[in-house]
Amino acid sequence: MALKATEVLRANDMGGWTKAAPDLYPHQWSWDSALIAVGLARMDVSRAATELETLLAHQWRTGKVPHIVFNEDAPPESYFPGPDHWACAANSPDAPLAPPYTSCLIQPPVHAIAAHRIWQVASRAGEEQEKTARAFLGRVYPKLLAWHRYLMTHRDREGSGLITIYHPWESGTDNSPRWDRALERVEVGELPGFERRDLQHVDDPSERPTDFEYRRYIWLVESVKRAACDEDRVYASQPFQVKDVLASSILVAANEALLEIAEEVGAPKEDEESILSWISRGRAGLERCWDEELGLYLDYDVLAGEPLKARTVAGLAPLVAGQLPPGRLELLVERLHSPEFLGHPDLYRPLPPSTSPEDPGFMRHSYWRGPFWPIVTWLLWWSLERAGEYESAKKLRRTALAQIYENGFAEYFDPFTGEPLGADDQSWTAAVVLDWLCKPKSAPETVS
Ligand code: 9WN
Repeated sequence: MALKATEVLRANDMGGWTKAAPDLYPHQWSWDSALIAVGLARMDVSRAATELETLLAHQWRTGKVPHIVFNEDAPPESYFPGPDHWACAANSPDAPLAPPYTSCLIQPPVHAIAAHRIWQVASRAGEEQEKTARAFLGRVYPKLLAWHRYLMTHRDREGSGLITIYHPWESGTDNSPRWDRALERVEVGELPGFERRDLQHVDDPSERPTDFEYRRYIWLVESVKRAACDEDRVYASQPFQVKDVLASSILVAANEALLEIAEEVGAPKEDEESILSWISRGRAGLERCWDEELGLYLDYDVLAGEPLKARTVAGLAPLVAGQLPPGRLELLVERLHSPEFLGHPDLYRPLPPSTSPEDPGFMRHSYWRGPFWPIVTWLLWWSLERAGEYESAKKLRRTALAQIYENGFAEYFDPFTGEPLGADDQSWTAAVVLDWLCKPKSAPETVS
């Protein structure tokens, strides 16, 4: 299985970066790349470091890490919206020199977590690797700090500790029912005609977002473009502005990773103070998103001024942030195992469905509306380990490996049948498999 995972990553390797999937995603995606680097660290520390550094080379002046860096060699008909559609982003004085072009959106900030994990793997792999990783940490630290500062300022003007996203793509969980109500409120204006390219790469259109959703996605891109990708103008005009609990939870954990990196590279005390304040602000913000009735954390629609009620795996995301209020960890672990998630009687295997089958928005084939995603499981597994919930973590890891062993390195899977869906040979699926197959540092188990 490790050999196959390695083959997938090698086949998608484009030289200093990895495409997210062979056909459907021919470019470099932000959070994919970070998680791919986690897997690559098990093959080659220096290549893992390059993966992240290639992405960070396209960081904007504001500190923003773009959600896509476009592959100049990908045929124009391979992905929409591609580099031409985003070319205007390069006119922004904040954008890096182009080509390659980048999008102007973001994705969840898993990068510092990945950098820290590369460091952990390398520091157990001998002096040479450790040296390589230490130099890498020194180079990426200022970039990661600027990225987190961007998120804590431009994406949290209210000082709430929670990140605002301007597009469902920024959440990484694009068509999740989390966004339904906020998307319904978006009025789509005059749009130039466009042709979706994604549907040609999947077996059935029901695996991808609907046209209703896509028109809104493209309108939201249009609206960022009309604001010239300028932070102040986007903030003043974007019709979709949501505090995202998953991204905000990831940021808390990423800030903890950044703090350790700061110590490792001997960063100034003021940096550490800033990072510590971001961590506590983040945790306080997340607590305000707790919904007693649903027993989950909820995203918040800033424009409508109301929480977005949906039962999705993101409702458990503060597990990723860690250090929950007394009793909450136990409660969330119980919720994870409840019939709304892992304990649902119709599940093929006890793996977290992206949306609870009990939620009215659940659809077993449709992308983030139900299918099981290996990378989300990896994040939960990683968080359970950090929280000392070794038994639950071990079960998740073994079940996910069994699923992928049986059905391949798909992008996502039908939670009721285990059928592979979306792209085949998805890079981050292979990456998390590799990471899982290598004995994790803190876990008391061995790989069988
Ligand atoms: C839009 C690449 C990306 C992932 C996202 C996933 C999907 C893109 C799309 O693919 O999003 O960014 O075209 O659907 O939702 O999480 O990073 O794998």
